[in-house]
Amino acid sequence: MKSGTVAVIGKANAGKSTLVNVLVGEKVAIVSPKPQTTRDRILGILNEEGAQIVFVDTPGIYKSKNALTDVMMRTTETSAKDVDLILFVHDGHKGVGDSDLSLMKRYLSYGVPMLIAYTKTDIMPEENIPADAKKLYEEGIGCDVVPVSARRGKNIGRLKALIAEMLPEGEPLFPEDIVSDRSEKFMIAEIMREKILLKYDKEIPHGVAVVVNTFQKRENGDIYDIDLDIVCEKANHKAILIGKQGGALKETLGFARKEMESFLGCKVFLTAYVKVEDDWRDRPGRLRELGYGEEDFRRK
Ligand SMILES: Nc1nc2c(ncn2[C@@H]2O[C@H](COP(=O)(O)OP(=O)(O)OP(=O)(O)O)[C@@H](O)[C@H]2O)c(=O)[nH]1
Ligand SMILES: [Mg+2]
Repeated sequence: MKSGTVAVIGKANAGKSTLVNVLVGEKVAIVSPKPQTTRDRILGILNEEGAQIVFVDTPGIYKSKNALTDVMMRTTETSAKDVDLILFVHDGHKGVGDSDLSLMKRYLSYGVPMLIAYTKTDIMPEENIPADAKKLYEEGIGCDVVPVSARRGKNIGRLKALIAEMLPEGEPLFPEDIVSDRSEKFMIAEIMREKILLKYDKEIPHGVAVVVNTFQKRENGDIYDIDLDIVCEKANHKAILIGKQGGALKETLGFARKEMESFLGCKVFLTAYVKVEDDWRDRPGRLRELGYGEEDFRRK
């Protein structure tokens, strides 16, 4: 059978996590309209007849501004090097600029087979697709370019088939009954972060980390107690996160709880406390404690 790892690489906000979720058929990574949503390497595992494809979702490429984004960019770089295939995700509706071409050329130079998923075709004129494909070819980018829409599920089957074809023969790397390497507790923290990304603007969500203190099923088995800290960078961010009479936080927690319940298939009792930790994003020791950084994803 075909079996291998596929690093999903591209600019921030290109649509990588959305595509991984659609390819895997389950939500393994959170998604938002804001760049730098993904902070960790997350595996999404697709088991198909005759193939196991291990997608490695990565933080999107973006100008680094602090120790956290430094760690994120290192995660992306190491992920791109130790895989069987690079799936470069390009946001087609933004056109093809010089920075896109130079990124594609850089990843091609790693000597790892590469495919380009040209995504978001649902929100752009169709005639731009062949024009952009020609431009890439003329620039010497000789790998296959597959137009897809993750949102509409368009051409996803063809993309899966092409990926599987390009992987080596081998035994599955992971058990066939798991879709991600991440724990339920990790997903709970990520769901909380996603709802914060969707609710608040500007620097606030980027300066938030979520720490799950309690994640426990009650003895009678019909409810999860979840208690978490929402760590933010400044006192005025805390005030905005909480909102007038706690209204903003209450609404955000409501959305998070609903999704946690559907993820866990069980009722959730959710409590949260907003904490201020000045400049945690610039403190490497704290970043390690919060779990940001490198982890070898390959099975030993
Ligand atoms: N119209 C349309 N929007 C899409 C598509 N794929 C993703 N999006 C949107 O693009 C935005 C970014 O999607 P993500 O999947 O979070 O992008 P990402 O590349 O993982 O972003 P980072 O993790 O920040 O690097 C979200 O608002 C998605 O809903 C698509 O095929 N069509
Ligand atoms: Mg992402």
